[in-house]
Formats: sequence, C-alpha cells, structure tokens
Amino acid sequence: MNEVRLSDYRPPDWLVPTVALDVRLDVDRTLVTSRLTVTRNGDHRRPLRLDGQDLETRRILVDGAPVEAVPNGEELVLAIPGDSAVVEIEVAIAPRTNTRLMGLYGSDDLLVTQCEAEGFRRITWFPDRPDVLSLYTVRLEGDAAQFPILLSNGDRGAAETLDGGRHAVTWTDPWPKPSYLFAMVGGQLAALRDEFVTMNGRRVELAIWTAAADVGRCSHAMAALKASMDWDERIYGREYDLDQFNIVAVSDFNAGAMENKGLNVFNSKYILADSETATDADFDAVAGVVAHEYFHNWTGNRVTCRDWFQLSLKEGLTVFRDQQFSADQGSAAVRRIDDVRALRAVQFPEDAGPHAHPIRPDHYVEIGNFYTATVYNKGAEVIRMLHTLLGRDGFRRGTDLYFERHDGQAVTCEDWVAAMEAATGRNLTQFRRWYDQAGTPTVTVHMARAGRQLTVNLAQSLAATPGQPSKAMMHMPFRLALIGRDSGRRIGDERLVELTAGETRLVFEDLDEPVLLSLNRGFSAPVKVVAPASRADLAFLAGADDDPFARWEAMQRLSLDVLATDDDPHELVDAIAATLADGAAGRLDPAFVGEAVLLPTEAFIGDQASVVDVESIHRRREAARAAIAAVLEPQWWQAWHWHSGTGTALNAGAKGARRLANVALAYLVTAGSAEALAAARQQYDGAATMTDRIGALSALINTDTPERDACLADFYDRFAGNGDVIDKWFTVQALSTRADTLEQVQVLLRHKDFTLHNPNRLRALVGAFAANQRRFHAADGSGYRLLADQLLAVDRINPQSAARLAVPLGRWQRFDAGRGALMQAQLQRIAGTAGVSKDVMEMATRALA
Ligand code: B3K
Ligand code: ZN
Repeated sequence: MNEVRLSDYRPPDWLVPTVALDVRLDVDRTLVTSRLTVTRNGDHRRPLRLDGQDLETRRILVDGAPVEAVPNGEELVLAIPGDSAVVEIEVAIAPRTNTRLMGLYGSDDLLVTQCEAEGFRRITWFPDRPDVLSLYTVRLEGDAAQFPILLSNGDRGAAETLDGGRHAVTWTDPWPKPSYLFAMVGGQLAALRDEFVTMNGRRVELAIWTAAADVGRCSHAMAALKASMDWDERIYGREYDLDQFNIVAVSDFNAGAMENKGLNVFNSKYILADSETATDADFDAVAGVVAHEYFHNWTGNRVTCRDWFQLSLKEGLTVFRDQQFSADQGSAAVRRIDDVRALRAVQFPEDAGPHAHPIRPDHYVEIGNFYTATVYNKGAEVIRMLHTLLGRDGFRRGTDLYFERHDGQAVTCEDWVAAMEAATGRNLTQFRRWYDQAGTPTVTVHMARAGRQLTVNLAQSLAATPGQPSKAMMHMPFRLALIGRDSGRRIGDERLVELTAGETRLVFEDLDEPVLLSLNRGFSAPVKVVAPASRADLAFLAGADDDPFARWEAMQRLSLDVLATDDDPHELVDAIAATLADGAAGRLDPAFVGEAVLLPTEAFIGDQASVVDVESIHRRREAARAAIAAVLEPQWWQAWHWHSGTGTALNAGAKGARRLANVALAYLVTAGSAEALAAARQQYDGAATMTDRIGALSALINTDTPERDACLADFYDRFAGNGDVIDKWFTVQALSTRADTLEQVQVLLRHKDFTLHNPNRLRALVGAFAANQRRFHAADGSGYRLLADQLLAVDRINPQSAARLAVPLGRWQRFDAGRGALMQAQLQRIAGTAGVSKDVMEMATRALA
C-alpha cells in the first residue's frame, strides 16, 4: 500500500490561477472541457503532473496545440516549456455507473458532485490538492427538461437558451478555492427561498433545493441557516461573502453534508424535517449540520488546509463552532452532555484501539479513512481547551488574527496555534502535543485530609498507541471545585488548574466540613478521570453538584460502579428516585432528568473493563433496568402522565418533556404491565411527533408482544417511500435486544427496500446492528460474519462506505479470546480477498497490526 507522509510535503510545482469548465451534463456520458491557466511555482524544471481517475481522455491542448500525452494510470504528465501555459483537456465521464458517490454521480434524477477529499480528479485532470487555489468559471449545459436547474459555486451569471431543447447557465465564483470545494448540480429541483441581509447590508438570496414534494420540509433548515449567519456575525465577526447561498438535499451521500463554496450539498437526512417525520434529535442534527457547513465558509473555505494532514484545522474548529452555536440555541448543559456522550461512544474507543491516530495524523494510505471522530470531535475538544485557556476574549482575538493573517491561504494547524499565541502572548509549546500524540490521557486523583486542610494530587498519564510507544506530558485545563459533604454547597470558587507536569498538587485551607471533589467540570479536558469515591458520595454529588455536567457524571460513575458488580442496585435506584423527585419539584429541568436517569450503554460499560464480558454486561444492565422500572413504577407513571402529549413545539421545555416521557415509557414497558403496553400503543397511535412515535416503538421493540408487531407493521405502511423514515424502521429493529435480532437483520437484508447503494440505508441496518453489543457479538461469530459479508459486497460498490464497516471488527483486542479470534478471522478474510479497495485494505491491515 502506498503511504502518504506529512514529512514528504512539498509546495505544488505548478499553480492554477484560473479554471474554466464547460460541462455538458448527461447521465451516461458527461463531457467536461477544462481550460486551466497554469504557472510554474518556484525555480525548477519539473513537468506539470495532473491527477485523474476513471476519466476517458479525449483531447489535450497546450497553448492551443494538440499534445500526444497518454495518462499513466491516475497521472497525466505534461511537459510545459515556459513558465506558464493554457492547458485545455476534454474528458468524458459516466455518472450513472459512478457508485462510489465521489466525483459526478446520479442520485434519484439529479446529477450531483462530491469532491472532498479527492473527487475532483474524477471530473477532470487537475492538481487535486487543497493548496492549489483557483478562480472558477463554470458553464453548465444540458437538456432543459431533464436539467431545468443548473447550479454551481459562486454567483449565477448568463443563461442561454439553445437549440434542441437545451440550455446553459454560467456561474462565476469570485473567491479562489481548492478543487475539493468545487460543486455542480443539475436536475429538477424546487426551492424554498428566503433572504438574509448581512451586517454590512449585503442582501443574500438563500435557497434550499429539493424535490418539489419536499419543499415544505425545509423550513427548519432555513431558519437554522439564517440563525447561523447571524450568529457568526455576532460571535466571530464573520460575514457572508456572495450574493447567493444555495443548499441542495440529495438522498445518496457518503457523508452528512459538504461545504462547497456557495453551494452546500446535503444528505437529505440533515435538511428535511417536520414533526411527522423527524425526531427532536433529528431537528437538532439538522440545525447543527446546517450551521457546521455554513461556518465552514470561513473556517475551511476562506482559510483552507494546506494538505489533508491538516484536516482538523477546519473540522475540529468548525465542530467546536457548531457546538457553541447549538449550546446557544437551547439547553447548554444538555448539549454538553450529548457532546461528551458522542465523544466517549466513538472517539475514546478509536483512541484506545488499533486505528488510534493524532488529530493531525502524519501518514495515511486513503485520506477518506481519516474523517474520524478523532479529527472531528477530539479536534473540537482541543479547540475548546484553547478557548478555556485563553478565555472568550483572548480566543476571539486569536481567531481575528488568524482570519486577518490567512484569508485566502491554505494553511496548517501550526499557523492556527501561532495566531493564537501571537494574539494573546500565551506560550502554547506544550499544548501543541495535542496535535501530535494519540490516545486519551488519564488523570488520577488522590486526596488527603488533615484537619482543616485538604491536599489534592492530580497525576496524568497517557498509554502507548500504535507507532507512539512513549508519550510526553500534556497541557490541559482542568476545572474543579469542592462540594461540602454536609451543606451540599460549593465551597469557594471553581478553580481552573493547568495540568502540565506529571503530578500537580493543590492545597485547600480552612475547610469547616468534609468535602467531595467535583472534577473536570464541564468536561474541560477530554480525558478519563480516575478518582476514588464511594457509592454514597457519588449519589450525594448526583444530587448536589452545581455543575450540570459533573452532576450527570456523578450519576454515570455511580451507574458504572454498580453495573460492574452483581450487587443489588438499590443505591442506583435511590439516586434515580431522588433525581426524579428533583424534577417533579421543578428543581431540575426535564431534559436534564431524561439524560440523568439513562443508564450507560452496554458499549460504554464494556469500555471500562479490560476485557468486555458481553453476556454479564447485558445481564447486569437488564437486571438494573428491571429493578429501576419495578421499584419506581409509580414515579415513571407520574413522569409519563405529566410529560406525554406535549404536542409539536420545538422549544427546550417541550423537547425535554418528550425526552423524559419517552424514557419513562421505556421503563414502564420494561416493568411489563398490561397497562404499560397499552400506554405504549396509545402513545404510538396518537403521536403528534416522530419523537413520540418512534419512542413508543423503541420501547416495544425488545418485547415479544402483539403491540410490537402491530406498531412495527404500521410504521412501515405509514412511511413507505420516505427513505429517511424507513431508515429508522431498519435501525429500530437492528438495535433490538431480542434473541432473534441477528436472524431478523438477515431477513431485512433481503427486504425490497434494502440496498447497498445508499449509504444511509447501509448505516441504518448494518451499521446499527454492529452497534448492538449483545447481538452483534454473538459468541459463535455469526454477527462478525454478517458484517464482513456486507463489507465485501459494498466494497465493490462504494469503498468509502465499506471501509467504515471495518471499525467494529478492529476492536477484537478488547474481547475475550474466543470472540477476538473470530473477529480477527473475518479481518483476515477481508484483507485476503482479491481486489479489495485500498480504503478497506488500510482499515483491515491496521486493525490486524
Ligand atoms: N467536509 C465534509 C466532509 C466530506 C467527507 C469526505 N469523505 C463535511 C464536513 O465536515 O462538513
Ligand atoms: Zn466539516
């Protein structure tokens, strides 16, 4: 496998100041003529090297003269005698057979592009790297009936009506951009339109394009777009810079969305939403992704990445910005808990396994494999730590300087950190290690009390990761406070301690009562904290900590402690009862209560142990759920009665109420009374929102009851034809804890609505099943075999999608020897299959290393 290394980076030999594309759209054979001005970069005699993939090259001209160059695989080398030239190349491409969904491809009746990271080379020959920035003019031509709407980046220019029912539109983007931000779309689309006036009075036309029948489901996305534009002006002083902003929603898409300049392309899942079809979580995800892609206009587009090793420069920063935006829109505490939950569910395991890599990796085979939770979510945590260390104003001075210095450039993570240092005078030398070192640090806390004095010792450590046997100390902001064990109040102010050494000692004087530690408040550092605490103390903190994250964390720690044993879970039951009582008395909001009373997932419980014991974890967790359900049955009924039937409002209060009602319903169904099944059925039938409908179905899905079967059948009939909702129907079944789940998944793989061609559908069934710890990790390896079969089948269609399916098998070292061997055997089978893609090969071989 051919490895790309950060240390091999060299500036481009040739620059391409301008690109003119002329594209004749056709589903079977699209003709692309490019006209590139190229200029020699630096003092060298090297030829011009262009990247291309799956292109039929028809004609090459240099300065108007035909050239007899023949592509060598995925490279075309052109000798250019002078220091500049005009290169014209005509190629043909075949969108219909482009199942990789990279480059130009068909989705429903549309033709659409995806270029990040290396898709532009599937459209035309080009130096397809992010440090080559060009001004683009794009003329799109096609049949006027088949492609009435023709979109590309920038501002819309002249339209032409042509003979034979054809037409053309020319788009000009005034901002230089790398090829990965190029986009074009053609097809029958309708728009939801609006406008936004920027802080300097620029009137921007906004349009969200989708099938005509779906225009009514775009208003939430439109509201989120306008809110994002306003927020970025207020918080970061960033203004939009074109007269138009277009978004297109498509059904077939590898990622969530793409920030192409002025023409974002979205997975329809992150645009279309109404209360019938989208859950509250979906509404939040739509707003979050719309904001994320919009924020990329500055963090990614105006200032872009020099090379793909710098991916976190734009992704970590933009995730942090979208998290800040979402926190400002609703309950900041619940958002933070959700962010941490996601980090722990995906990124911590990645950082602890064979695919661990720093947020700035230093080598890759296929860059598509590095769009990871580490680069994105840990990357965002690293930016958040800078925000904490520098303070809000210092951070803003830093971003202002970063934009001022680097607007229009392709830069590195080092340039970002250097701007932060220059703007604030802080020395971030040690902090830079977050960019180089993989793995989740651990902070181990000890405390010693002597009279009125308390000494707290904080020790950091970081285990070896692949390729990094020894690690240096990190610089981390660690927030902590003392909580009085008698008063239940915070003692003194919260402290922000900067951990830089192996051990840090803190001394607190003049304490009048016993105290407990409230640690890593707000999850100020993305680390694991190990601190001794009795169950009674954790239960106390779960009721008294004044930091909402730490309060939730105390409940998680208590749960993990109880679930690690076969003990009677009464401490946990009591703590949940106390939380519900605080909620009922109005001392806690329902959204927080709904989070706090949820047990950690089986996967997260497994992450705490050195060897994941699949059966015991499941048995203990189910036993605890049953006890919590039975002992607190009256409280669950009360919570359900109070909070169900909230209607369709999307404010934080209504969302919180629905959340708690659905958690309560799930416990009631677990308790198993006939009344509970009837309540679930009633909620399902009368649901005003998808949150309530899928909440009832999820509560029933683990049962063996007529209610389950009836609701499941109704759900399919009710939403047949709506892809995003039918995905939920597949997922809810794949996540069932019932013993027949694997068999059901096999049946669903043959369902007429299942296809390997649609990445959402694949994730909804196969991806979801691989997250079902109890059933995927069947002791006989049948789950692993199923996953590997699907992976190999998808690899022939879409390698990027296939490679992601290798991740769960890469966890083999975490399981018992029997399961570990069965997982390895599937990885070996994958790696040994002839013709496997480099995407999959890289993931499988790293997993086996
Ligand atoms: N930048 C895109 C990622 C595209 C993924 C390509 N494999 C989406 C985003 O992070 O905003
Ligand atoms: Zn992004």
